[in-house]
Amino acid sequence: MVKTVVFVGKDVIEENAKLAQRLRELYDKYGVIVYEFLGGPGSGKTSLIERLVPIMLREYRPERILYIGGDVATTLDTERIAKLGIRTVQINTGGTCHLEVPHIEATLKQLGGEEILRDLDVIIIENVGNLICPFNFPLGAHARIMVVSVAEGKDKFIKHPVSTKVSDIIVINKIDLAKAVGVNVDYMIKTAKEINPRAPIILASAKTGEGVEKLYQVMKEHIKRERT
Ligand SMILES: Nc1nc2c(ncn2[C@@H]2O[C@H](COP(=O)(O)OP(=O)(O)OP(=O)(O)O)[C@@H](O)[C@H]2O)c(=O)[nH]1
Ligand SMILES: [Mg+2]
Repeated sequence: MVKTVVFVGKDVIEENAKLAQRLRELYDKYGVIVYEFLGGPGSGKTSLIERLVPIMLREYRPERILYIGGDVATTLDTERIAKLGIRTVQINTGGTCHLEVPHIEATLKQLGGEEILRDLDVIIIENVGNLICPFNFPLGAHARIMVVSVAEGKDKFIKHPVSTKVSDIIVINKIDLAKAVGVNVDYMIKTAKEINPRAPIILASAKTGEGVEKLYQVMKEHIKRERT
């Protein structure tokens, strides 16, 4: 078997990483916590956020939480999250498979410039549904949360080692479907741990709510560690 490895766009990725560091400094200047959700299409990112926002609302006022929804073409996810009463902004990439730092900068500008960060406690970014590109383009978030559902098959972590490695928290979602799709969850946990021993792994179901409180606890613990 012939195997080739091709590296594409290294300069673009490096440039974005530098810009992401600037964004992180900006978030920190205003004390805003930024969570980013990444994962394949339909893995359950929006559904998990729908579950997490009511938990966050025990702590923060709705106008101090901003959801930024990255999507190729629609406003569907942002409409779902807007129903929860928090601030929302839609970014349509028009075909690109991921968000980049300039998307976030343009959004902040549109909201009135960096001063808007004074009015916020938390930003939740949902990246475009894709298990590859978004992971290569950090947005300065304090926690990058990878969402993989059991319905995508048991091999997602080994097939996407780079994405797995750069994630701070890993969610195995749709745990309620594990039996139905015949997936060995222990195998998923084992492979994720081997590739990324530093990321906590949470088993969750956005449908039943299982694991969501635990996920939020782990997200907060991660932020605490980031800040010390
Ligand atoms: N059974 C089950 N269904 C789920 C779960 N989480 C999400 N779903 C369903 O999976 C579908 C996709 O969920 P979304 O939350 O829209 O997925 P997403 O990752 O935001 O999708 P994109 O934004 O399109 O990438 C929806 O029909 C959800 O109701 C879960 O834990 N269990
Ligand atoms: Mg979504």
